[in-house]
Amino acid sequence: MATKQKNVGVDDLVMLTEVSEKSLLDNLNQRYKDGVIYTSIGPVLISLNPYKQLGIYGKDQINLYKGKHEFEIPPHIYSIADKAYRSLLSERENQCIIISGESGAGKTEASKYIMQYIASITGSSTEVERVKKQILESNPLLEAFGNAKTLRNNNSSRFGKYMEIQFNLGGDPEGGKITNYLLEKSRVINQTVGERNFHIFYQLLRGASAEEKSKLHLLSPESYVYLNKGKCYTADGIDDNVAFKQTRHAMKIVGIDEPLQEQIFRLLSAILLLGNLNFTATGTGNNSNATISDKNIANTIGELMGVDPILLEQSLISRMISTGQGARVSNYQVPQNVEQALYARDAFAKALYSKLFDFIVRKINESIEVKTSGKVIGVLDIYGFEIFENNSFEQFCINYVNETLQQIFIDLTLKTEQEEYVSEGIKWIPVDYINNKPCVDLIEKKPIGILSLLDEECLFPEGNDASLMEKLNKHFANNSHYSNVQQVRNQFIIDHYAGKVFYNINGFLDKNRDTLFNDLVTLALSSKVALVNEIFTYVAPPLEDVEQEKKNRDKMVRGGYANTGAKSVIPTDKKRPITAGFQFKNQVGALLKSLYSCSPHYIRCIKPNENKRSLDWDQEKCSEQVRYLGLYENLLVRRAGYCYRQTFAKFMRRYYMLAKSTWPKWTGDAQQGAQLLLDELGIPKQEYQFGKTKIFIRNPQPLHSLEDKRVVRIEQLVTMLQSVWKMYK
Ligand code: AOV
Ligand code: MG
Repeated sequence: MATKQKNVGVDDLVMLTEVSEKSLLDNLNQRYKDGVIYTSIGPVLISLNPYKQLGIYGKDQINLYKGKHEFEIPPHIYSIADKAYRSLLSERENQCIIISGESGAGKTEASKYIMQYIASITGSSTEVERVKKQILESNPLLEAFGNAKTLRNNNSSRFGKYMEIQFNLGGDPEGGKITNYLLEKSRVINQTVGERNFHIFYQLLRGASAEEKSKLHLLSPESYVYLNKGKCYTADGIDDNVAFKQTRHAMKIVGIDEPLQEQIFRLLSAILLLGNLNFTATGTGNNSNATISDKNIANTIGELMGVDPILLEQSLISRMISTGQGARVSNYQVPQNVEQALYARDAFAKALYSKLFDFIVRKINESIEVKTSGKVIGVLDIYGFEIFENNSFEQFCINYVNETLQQIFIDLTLKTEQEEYVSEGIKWIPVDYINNKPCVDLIEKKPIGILSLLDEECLFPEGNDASLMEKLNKHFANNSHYSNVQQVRNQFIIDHYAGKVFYNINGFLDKNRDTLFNDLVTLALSSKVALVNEIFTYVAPPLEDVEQEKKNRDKMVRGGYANTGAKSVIPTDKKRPITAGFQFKNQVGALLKSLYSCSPHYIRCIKPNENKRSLDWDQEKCSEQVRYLGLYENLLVRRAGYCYRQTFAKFMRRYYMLAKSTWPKWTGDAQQGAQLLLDELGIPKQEYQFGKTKIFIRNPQPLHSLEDKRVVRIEQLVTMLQSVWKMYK
């Protein structure tokens, strides 16, 4: 028997008697204290991180929610999952579930519960079971490589993920596809104190057998510079040893066999050792050239990666520069100083790791993706809005995608609300919503947006962070979403929907260029290890828009577009490289396109406190999140006209027992029944309106009274039944 849900506060915020931000928060707080973490605003689900196991995700709960409409049962992640699944079947439309919220708010956990729910309510043929297993196992695998302990979350996703489950006509999963976004690769080489590198490194170092440890030349975590920076080697609640077993198991399930696993582990070991590779300066002053200090390490890396250690050294301490054109090209080896060699080393380690991550995503997709015309449910678990003390290019990208997601949230919630009122023929008063399009434009508009200007600056040989800063300040002097900091020259501020963020421009150009010197690419391609070769040979299939964009860009260059006051002219034969920002923008564009083609469902996750402690409620933090998730406006819109809407049939199914004229059974027209019922109960005409298929109730009070009456009536009926039963006993 399913456990009965507690009934604390209101399940749906539209039922609040008083509509204010405070009453919204009070209601959430009251429920949270009682262990009720889910609340809805119409179709939007709010989820509070309980920081403890609540026992609300078991088989009995799944059965309770299976096939139920959301108004019949209290809000739950399962009701969203069930609704998406039912809509997929009944409307034959793609569905997406967009999960947002800040780091540690519970997005990833939510996405896992959705997957589990869908897996347990669908078929169990051998083939379907295989697909489901692979989809579920992709989680621990991706978490091993893409998650890390941060100050905010011991299992923080350092990449964005859009997972689509493909369904056959019978409604069973037949495949899936994962799209990953912007891995935080800087973590490979550096971590803030108290944070760790990606989980997989610790898993490997702790979980490998003694034999593997020696074969792979593994050391203890403390011995690696790339793992030293955070001074943190363990994470509460995580057993690296056990996790390694799960990772290996998951690899097997998605078709990464043992020989391939070994190649992956060798590469991981090599990446770690790269960090221990030091350089010594030979010669003096600015012209001092770097040489590798410890040849043994280079030899080991060479062995692990299947490359010649001499070539490895050459590629790190010198750079091939080409001059001239056509037949007269000549190549020079230009020696690098220690600083440059260290830079190349780190760039190489980051590239190897992020390419390995992409490879793993591809492997998973190879095993689960099917060519099908079937419909999908997509689940988006992407990094939430980030405001740190120091915000760099990564935060800029992350906040940009959140800004666009907020835009579709506004678009779709408003649009669907409006459309419903129109199609039902109901009058309503529109609500003003914060429109964040100007902010999205500031970032991505062509040709003058921050991303475009950044790309352009990357083309100028003498372009640097300072010159970019100058251009931004000049172009956006009158933009209300942009400001610069008078005292601090290297900062600019964007006024995001979620608040003002100070970005430090240092490193923007470098991170955007994201170049890996050709020497290192050539080195990787010379590898005798198939994996190392493969990850560098792979070319992502172009996104449709990229092709178009490329043409535009070429035009831009040829037309000499350089409306920036800078003197230098971009050489017209220069090929525009695909920058990190450009790639990200295209990915975001493709993501939006697929989200717009789906019926959306929203889960807004809130982190009630910073201490990862259950029952702690930090009012200020919660209020901040409510604000930037746009929950209050969402509530206003939902309440603008009518707090409740339901088809006549469903309305009758719930309340028919309240009126003599519709009890014990109403078989007539549902709208007529509703009218009789409301008249008999004396609910004033101005409190409701009839649409074409639905009844709309304006205020919560009449609805509360219907609900109260229903409770009393059911008790009455139960007592009656019991006495009848006693009589016959
Ligand atoms: P996130 O995905 O939103 O953060 P997670 O889903 O990883 O956050 O949640 C963080 C931690 O909170 C989990 O490891 C659990 O310990 C706990 N938690 C979250 N949701 C629940 C729940 N429903 N029941 C019990 N515990 C929960 V980030 O990826 O950092 O943006 O980057
Ligand atoms: Mg996460």
